[in-house]
Amino acid sequence: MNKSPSCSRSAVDFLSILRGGPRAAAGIAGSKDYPGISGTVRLYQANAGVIVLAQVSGLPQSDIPCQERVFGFHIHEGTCCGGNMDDPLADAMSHYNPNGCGHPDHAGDLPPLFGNNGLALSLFLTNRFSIDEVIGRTVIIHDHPDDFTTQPSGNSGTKIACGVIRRITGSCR
Ligand SMILES: [Cu+2]
Ligand SMILES: [Zn+2]
Repeated sequence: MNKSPSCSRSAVDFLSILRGGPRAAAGIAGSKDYPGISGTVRLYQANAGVIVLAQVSGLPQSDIPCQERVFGFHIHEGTCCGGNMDDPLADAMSHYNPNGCGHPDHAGDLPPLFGNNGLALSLFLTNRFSIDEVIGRTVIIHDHPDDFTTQPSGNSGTKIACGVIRRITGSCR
């Protein structure tokens, strides 16, 4: 059996890690077609894995009942947020997948972001990668939900926002 600390104990540990500040972060900006999107994705190192805190605003909204927006969210292997006319974020390339897995078992597959009148906040734990191995790679938001089935990328549609993960050093965290 694994040692399993009590709920309250592990919750306190995670909060103290958050208070210690992120080890890396990505500033998120929308593509040319989505200039209103901005946000930050922060990465914190815990013993159990990497804690990810994502805060994004300016996401597309829906006025139709029962169609509040859900957005695919991944770490991609590419190292910049450039692209071409067809796909302004093409340079982010595919989902980060160092182990040759299928989707949604890629190391870079993350829980989707839920929009709330254009605002999303998500906090979760993943042990699929270390912070060191994703420094310089890209965080991508898509315009559709991830179906966690379709290969190779969950049919999550157009890449609408991107940020490069940068290390945060010293006392300025
Ligand atoms: Cu993606
Ligand atoms: Zn994937």
